[in-house]
Amino acid sequence: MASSPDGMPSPQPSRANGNINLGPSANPNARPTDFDFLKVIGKGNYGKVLLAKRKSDGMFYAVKVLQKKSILKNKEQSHIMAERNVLLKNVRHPFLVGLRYSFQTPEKLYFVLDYVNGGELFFHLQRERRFLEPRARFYTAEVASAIGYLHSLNIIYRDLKPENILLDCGHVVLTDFGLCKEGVEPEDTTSTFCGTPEYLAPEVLRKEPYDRAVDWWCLGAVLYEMLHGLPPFYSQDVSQMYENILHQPLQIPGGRTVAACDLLQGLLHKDQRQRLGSKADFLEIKNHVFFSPINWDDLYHKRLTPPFNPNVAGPADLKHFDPEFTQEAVSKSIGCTPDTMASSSGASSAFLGFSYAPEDDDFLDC
Ligand code: ISQ
Repeated sequence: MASSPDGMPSPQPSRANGNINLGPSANPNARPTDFDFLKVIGKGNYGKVLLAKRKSDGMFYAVKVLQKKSILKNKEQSHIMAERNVLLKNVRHPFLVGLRYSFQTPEKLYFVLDYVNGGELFFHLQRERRFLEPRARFYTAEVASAIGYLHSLNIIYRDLKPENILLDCGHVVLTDFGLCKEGVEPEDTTSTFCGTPEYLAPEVLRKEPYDRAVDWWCLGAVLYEMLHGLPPFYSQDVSQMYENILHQPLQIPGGRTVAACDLLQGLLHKDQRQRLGSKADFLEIKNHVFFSPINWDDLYHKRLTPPFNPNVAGPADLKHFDPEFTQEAVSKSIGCTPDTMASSSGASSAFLGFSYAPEDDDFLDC
């Protein structure tokens, strides 16, 4: 296995036979027929996520399947490659979904991810309307811990939104690194975006360059929605919502502690330079009084008991997934006999160097 001096796997694509040959790949011959694809469990910006059972050992995975054609058509190839590169950075954190390996056919890309079956955090929020502060604090702290970690690798998550926040046995798992911006140094700003309107930061709406403070805005939006049941600045009229995000002062309904209000004001500051987290990043969030009950070391090591247990019956229990996704038939082409592994022509050559496999099985535990 090839690796860089810091021990990270380094992709060594070779064009022999036009196929991908990745040094660090422990599973270079993976193919769609390795799996039974059971259910659609999510739809992302670029494709679907399916619950899949690996035939060899009966293990369940969430396999994200992306059409190369549509990615190329949408000029989003760089985002997908960013996804891979982010994962090649050896991104491992207890609250980030783990990538087991990835592979491709001439038509499609496949990411084999840990299957997380406690449901979307906001699925549970919808049922309960809002969370009390201790529960909101727990989830916000876990999300903040993951974001702080990504920032320490110079990665901006950028696409924090309700559907990307899942629960396992009660802990948060963030998914979808497709929109992460990698290699962003603290002073850097970057100005491309596509995301969910409710959580857009003012600088993003204005199409101004943004930096990692954008993630702290999104964290504020998540906390606000958990405490109040709706996103901040919400309006059914999207253009009114944009207007509110840009110009309306933050309105915080009563009944919350001073600490919660202060944190929301800090995270949802319209001026990114004055936003909480804009200077010392995660440290500023960690040290905010709202989080004083949190022992961050215990939180990281999952020593804090989650405030809610999704009570899943087993790894194939889909009770927490939206039926809109789980009732959709799985397209036959997803599991059909794959064409030979990618050739170096057409769409395939644009994805040379894609296959990837990490080293061990950390973070599977609850
Ligand atoms: C893992 N488990 C369930 C759903 C998922 C959606 C997207 C990415 C990973 C996932």
